[in-house]
Amino acid sequence: MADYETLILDIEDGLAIIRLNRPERLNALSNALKAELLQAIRQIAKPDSGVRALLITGEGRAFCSGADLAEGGMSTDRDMGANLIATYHPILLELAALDMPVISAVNGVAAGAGMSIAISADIVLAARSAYFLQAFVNIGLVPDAGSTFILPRLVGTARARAMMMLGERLPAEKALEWGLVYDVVDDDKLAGTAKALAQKLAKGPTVALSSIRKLMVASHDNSYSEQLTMEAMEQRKTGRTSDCVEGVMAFIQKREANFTGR
Ligand code: LHQ
Repeated sequence: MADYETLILDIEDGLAIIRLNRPERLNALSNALKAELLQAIRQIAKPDSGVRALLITGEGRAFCSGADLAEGGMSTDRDMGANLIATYHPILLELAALDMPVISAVNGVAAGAGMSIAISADIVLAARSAYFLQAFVNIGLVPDAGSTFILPRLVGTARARAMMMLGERLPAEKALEWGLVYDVVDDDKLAGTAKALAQKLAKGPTVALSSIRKLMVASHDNSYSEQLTMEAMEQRKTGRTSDCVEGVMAFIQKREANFTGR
């Protein structure tokens, strides 16, 4: 298994846990962390990795404070668009393409691109003391790393625009009220709750879970009839899995299903 310096990757019983690990910088996305995050996602994505769910969280008091602002200076001739395309987009696109559910456990602040990563997960759990911050405008930038795509779809355009333009903290409880997160739990319960949820998903019918991911993304842009067709196509696939046979058998035999991910 690869050695990482800026994150911790644990793989156990089909569950991969990535802990962003630059706590002294609130897990800011340095070039090294971005490179390792991509490497970890690629390791997890390998068909022989055995991974069936991914949980992402942060070490220390933050989830992730976004781009590392201390690295490489901030001169005006820097092409931040090129930086996004070269280093952020592969992470976001390969994360989105994973054939497994992704959960984020937001243990503290999720700011800038860190918020983008947090809310790109299928299920977002937040600690009660955590908060979300569209920090970009505070440093004269536009939201990036997918924030302008994901945020309005989760909370609606009125709230998304205000968050993006005001650059104010959104506390976890309010994020829950707005539909940005699935649930908020006490700080000392976050790690355990998120792991239990992720373990449940890692033992789930992986093909169906992966199809749910694809269907949910596609529903943003598809027409109703296109979406119905896509549901039928994905159902053709899931209907042929052994997990579907097992699920139905388990129901009939009144026992727990033992899904294998195939
Ligand atoms: C940090 C950071 C950080 C470095 C805290 N970098 N050190 C992509 C591509 C290309 C270009 C640009 O944009 C992007 C996407 C983006 O993500 S842009 C948005 C970048 N992020 C931000 O603007 C957030 C900056 N951070 C903050 O506003 C605050 O630190 C927050 C609100 C996150 C937390 O505040 P506090 O709890 O008061 O902590 P702090 O500010 O004291 O931070 C603790 C330390 O971490 C501190 O270092 P120090 O040596 O003083 O202890 C900070 O300098 C460092 N740190 N965020 N992003």
